[in-house]
Amino acid sequence: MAKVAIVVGSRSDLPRVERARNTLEDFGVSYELRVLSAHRTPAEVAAYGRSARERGIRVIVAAAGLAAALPGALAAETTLPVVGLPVSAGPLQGIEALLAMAQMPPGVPVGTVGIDSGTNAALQAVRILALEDAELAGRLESYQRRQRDAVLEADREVSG
Ligand code: RP5
Repeated sequence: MAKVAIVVGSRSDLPRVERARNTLEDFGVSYELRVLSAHRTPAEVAAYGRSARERGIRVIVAAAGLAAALPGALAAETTLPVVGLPVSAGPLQGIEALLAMAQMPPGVPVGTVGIDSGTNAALQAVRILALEDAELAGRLESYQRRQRDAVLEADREVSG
C-alpha cells in the first residue's frame, strides 16, 4: 500500500517530479502518482484529499506551477502533512508557484520546498515517515553520511 502520494497539477509537470520519484524509490518508499488539478478538476482534488488518510497515505507531495493552488486545496481537505513542490512553468519560472505555496493562510499549512526541488520534497516525506520507522531513519543516516563523505573527499582533492 502506498504511503506517499505524489500529485501533479498537469501531465506537463511529470518531468519535474522525476527526482522525487527516484528518491522515494531509492529509499524503498512506496508511492502512488496522480494527475489532479485544483482549477480544472476541483471536485476530484477534494475527494482525493478527503480519502487519502483512510487509504493509508501518510504524506502528500503536491507539485504544480503557475497559480499553484493544488497543495493548498489538498491541505484544506486532509490533516495529513502536505509538501508543496513549486514547478518552474510559465514566464515567472516558478516564483509565482513558490509564493502561492509558501504564503498559505494560517490554519492550512503547506511545507514548501524550493522550485523544482523534487529531491528535497521526497526527502521531507521520507523524514516524516522515518519518525515511526527506525529502518528508514537508518537509511537517512547513511544518506547523510554519503553526502558528508563526498564533500570531504572533494575538499581533500582540491586542498592537496
Ligand atoms: C498548473 O499549470 C500545472 O501544475 C502546470 O504546472 C501549469 C500548466 O499546466 P498545463 O497547461 O501544461 O496543463 O496548473
